[in-house]
Amino acid sequence: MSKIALIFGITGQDGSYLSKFLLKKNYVVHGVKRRSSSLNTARIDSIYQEPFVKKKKLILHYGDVSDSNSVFSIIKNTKPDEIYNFAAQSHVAVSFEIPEYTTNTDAMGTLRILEAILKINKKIKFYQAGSSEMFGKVMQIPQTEKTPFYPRSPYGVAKLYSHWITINYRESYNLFASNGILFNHESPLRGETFVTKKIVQGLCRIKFGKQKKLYLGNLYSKRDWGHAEDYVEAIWKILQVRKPDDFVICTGKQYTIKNFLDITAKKLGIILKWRGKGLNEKAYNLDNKPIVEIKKKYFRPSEVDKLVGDYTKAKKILNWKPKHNLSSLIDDMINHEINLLKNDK
Ligand code: NAP
Ligand code: G4F
Repeated sequence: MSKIALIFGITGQDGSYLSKFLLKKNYVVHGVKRRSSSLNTARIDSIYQEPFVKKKKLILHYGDVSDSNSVFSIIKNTKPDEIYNFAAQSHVAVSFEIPEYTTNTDAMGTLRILEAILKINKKIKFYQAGSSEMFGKVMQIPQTEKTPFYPRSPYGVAKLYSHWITINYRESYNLFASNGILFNHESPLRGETFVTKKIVQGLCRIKFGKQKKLYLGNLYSKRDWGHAEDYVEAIWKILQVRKPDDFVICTGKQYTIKNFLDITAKKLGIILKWRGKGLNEKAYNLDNKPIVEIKKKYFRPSEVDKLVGDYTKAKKILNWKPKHNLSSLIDDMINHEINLLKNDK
């Protein structure tokens, strides 16, 4: 018999990669999508099945983690073996602008799902999408499952609530509830306002003459970037082991935003010369035209300066390690953008 998975946040980057992964493993996948005035299902178009298809393997439901009723009735009706909670206002900078909404979704949303599991069926396994953003102002390098947390944004604080409430329900009610502590992971399907996608898309468009400049914020924060395709495999494995537990998922390699930009430019054959400092720092092309500029609006009220993880525990218990490195991640993202530009989409 096929296992049944329910994904909150199926329309996002990770939701779409995990759905494809689970369908290949013969799961029946139920996904929760929000009602929006324009279509928000582009990332799962390739696996969408029409309503009239018999024995559908991918079934979508309208719902929202800010709405307990929809959370409860979707879990009751779909009878999942596994629930993956990706639903979140996932943009750190935006969380400073809408902290209350971010908390309602990213913290309380998790509580609503856990409460529903408790009332409906305690055997349902639960995955919570935790974040390296919870380490914030890092207390230890590299960060492991034992590193103390110090979140630096409303997003990080909300995710930390979800982390602890997941542990609390595991310990109090014996639920199979596990946290992933995932470091930044990217892909061709990454949202367009995250820095990697913004850089790859911007430089590809500049290369094709479709854009003149790219505006960024802090070039000197450091991130540990992996590929979403690798990370959804780890997420699935977290729910397949004997005991519920918490795992850091990362690559163990760290780069600045500027490193990422320089590598991407080099791969595209764009020669850059950096000049100036702070808000006046600019990257010039061979014609001495500035194509990258810094804008204050993209800086955050408080920054996470450096993140780099240690995936030893995941390697030992999940038998997981990343397949992609930064170079192959950027290649994948560039190829996707260039295909779109060539087809003029
Ligand atoms: P994403 O692309 O922003 O996707 C977020 C998903 O949540 C989307 O499907 C979104 O729906 C949905 N959503 C937002 N608010 C919701 C609500 N109130 N009710 C129901 N659904 C809601 O994020 P991602 O990159 O796939 O990340 C997946 C999860 O992992 C998120 O929780 C994120 O915070 C966490 N995480 C991500 C990373 C990373 O580097 N990508 C690292 C650590 C943790 P719409 O499509 O309608 O907006
Ligand atoms: O790409 P970012 O917006 O990702 P951030 O803030 O690290 O958060 C992502 O990873 C977390 C895991 O650690 C997830 F939990 C979270 O949901 C999200 O997926 O920014 C990365 C860095 C930051 O230091 C930011 O200040 O890039 C810097 N940056 C510089 N210029 C910029 C820009 N970030 C964005 N989004 N846009 C810029 O123009």
